[in-house]
Amino acid sequence: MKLKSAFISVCVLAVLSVSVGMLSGWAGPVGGSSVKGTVKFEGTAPKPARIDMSQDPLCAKAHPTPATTEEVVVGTDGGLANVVVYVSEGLATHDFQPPQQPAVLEQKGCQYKPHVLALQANQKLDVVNSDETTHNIHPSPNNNREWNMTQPHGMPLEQTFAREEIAIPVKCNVHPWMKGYIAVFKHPFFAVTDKNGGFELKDLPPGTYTITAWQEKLGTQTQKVTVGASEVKTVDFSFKQ
Ligand SMILES: [Cu+2]
Repeated sequence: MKLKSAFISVCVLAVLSVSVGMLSGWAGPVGGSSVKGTVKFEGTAPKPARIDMSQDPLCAKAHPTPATTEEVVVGTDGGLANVVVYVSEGLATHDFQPPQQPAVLEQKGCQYKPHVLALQANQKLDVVNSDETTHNIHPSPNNNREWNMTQPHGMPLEQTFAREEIAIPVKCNVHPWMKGYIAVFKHPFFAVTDKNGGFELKDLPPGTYTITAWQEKLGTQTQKVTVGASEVKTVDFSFKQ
């Protein structure tokens, strides 16, 4: 009888502690800290150039208003999009498994969506051609196997990159205006800024890290940050031309 009530107490305690954990947003024993912030463009934003797609009518007709270049994309309030932000130093281990979920690079309206893609080494990459026209996707890596694939509409195409590389230029051999980048990481602590320049590196273990921000035209910046257990730190970057 005593044993039974002791068992019930333990169960009640277990249920209680799990509920409290959920209420306080406890993230589990791994990680729990994060670094977030905004990348800004300082000064007057450059005007994106119009892309002439008349060479391929199937591309041109996908754009009722002309498409524009995406080398420097500045949102409202000066937020800089398409910047790769990542932990470049300070991780105790690099033994990270790639996520099961594939990364997706879409060719749509004869542009790469997203313009800058980040994924983990050996994570599956699904390349999708949503256009009626045929594309030829051709990444030019320095530290990975080069490939060059013709992809008609609807053809499935799956690839991986084995090693870290920031970042691999990607082009289309059919449409010379099509340019993008793929950044490959050996760990999961990376992000690409959204249209407002925002990013978040989640589930970091406590530690002191170098955070690097890379932009295809504006270069690279680094900052040091120390995060404690279950702590959120803010790191902002500012680029100018
Ligand atoms: Cu193309």
